[in-house]
Amino acid sequence: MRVVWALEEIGAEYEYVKVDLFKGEGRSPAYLAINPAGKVPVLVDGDFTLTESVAILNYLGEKFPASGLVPALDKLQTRGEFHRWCCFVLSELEQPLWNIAKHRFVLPQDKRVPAILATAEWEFGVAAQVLAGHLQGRDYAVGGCFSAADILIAHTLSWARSARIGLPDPELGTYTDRMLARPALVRARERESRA
Ligand SMILES: N[C@@H](CCC(=O)N[C@@H](CS)C(=O)NCC(=O)O)C(=O)O
Repeated sequence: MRVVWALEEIGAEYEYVKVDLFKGEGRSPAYLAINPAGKVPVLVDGDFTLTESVAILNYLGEKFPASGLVPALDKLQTRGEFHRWCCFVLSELEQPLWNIAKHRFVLPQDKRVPAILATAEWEFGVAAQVLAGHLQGRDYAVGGCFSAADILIAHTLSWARSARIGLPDPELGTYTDRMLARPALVRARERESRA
């Protein structure tokens, strides 16, 4: 959804190919040849293949600079901030959510440690509180305008909600709702529902 949302923000032409993980399509030899990790998303742009959602969003933002999804090359400090929040999502905000998902249902039963859940939820709350402090008085995460960092943050906060993990500050909910109302995301969801 992060990638389809970005493509819709850009207005790029793209082909959406569904990989049904529940049917094991991520583990087929043909798919493993594209992404040896067997995961989605993957971007195929001509003869170039790229995995990792954050790398894909950065690539798309730089390929389509007019989209503003990645701050311009000459805005060094804004780019620094942009990378800061991309890294924050990957390392601080989404890791506790992955842990919760893994220990709730992803890992084999005998590898799950239920005692970790409360700690992971607490870790998420700590990271989300830092984010809430940053967003106070700001409409967007970086540089006063919408960017791929907002896609990553809003997507991750909406993931927390759907996992029934509370957001520690109501302003985070307001920000998330504002981002999720963007017409590009509405189109992305509609595109995914047709797949
Ligand atoms: N760090 C990767 C994570 C990708 C990932 O874990 N995707 C999940 C779906 S949300 C997946 O494909 N899981 C299948 C598997 O682990 O076999 C990214 O952001 O692109």
